[in-house]
Amino acid sequence: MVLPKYVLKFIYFLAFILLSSQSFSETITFKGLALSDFWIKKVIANNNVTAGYIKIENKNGKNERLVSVESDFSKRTELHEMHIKNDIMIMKHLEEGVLIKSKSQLDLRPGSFHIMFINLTKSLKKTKFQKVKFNFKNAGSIVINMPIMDNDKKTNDKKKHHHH
Ligand SMILES: [Cu+2]
Repeated sequence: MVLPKYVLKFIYFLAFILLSSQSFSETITFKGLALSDFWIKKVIANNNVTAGYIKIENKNGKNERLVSVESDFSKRTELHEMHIKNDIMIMKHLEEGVLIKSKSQLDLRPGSFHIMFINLTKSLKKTKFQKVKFNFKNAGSIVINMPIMDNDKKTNDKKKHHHH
């Protein structure tokens, strides 16, 4: 079967749209854990740090723990919790990781739990994705290709999701 050129072009266009939007709303299922909404914040100006976010749903019958996170583009990768105390923003390094109770969801998002990439060893300006390794106590380790996104784009994206 030979398709006219313009039909082919249209098919390529559709495939592009589907693939490009899929990468940002993808859910990865891994040993009873559902991982979604993962992204790395675009590096601002000449900053040497940036943050990463993810949603982790524990569908298993027992508690899970996100023990640590690793990357090959920062000297240190830490789990942090941010909160406001007496109008001062405090970031706490969670050295024991974060507990994810059975049948519950942990949201790493701006203003709350997050991954901190400290002392970047690679410029992230020209890449769209970076691999990040998540180490869980029971499920073991998984590497996720996380998209690097603008804060604004992410906010728009979230607004869109609320309409559905
Ligand atoms: Cu932090």
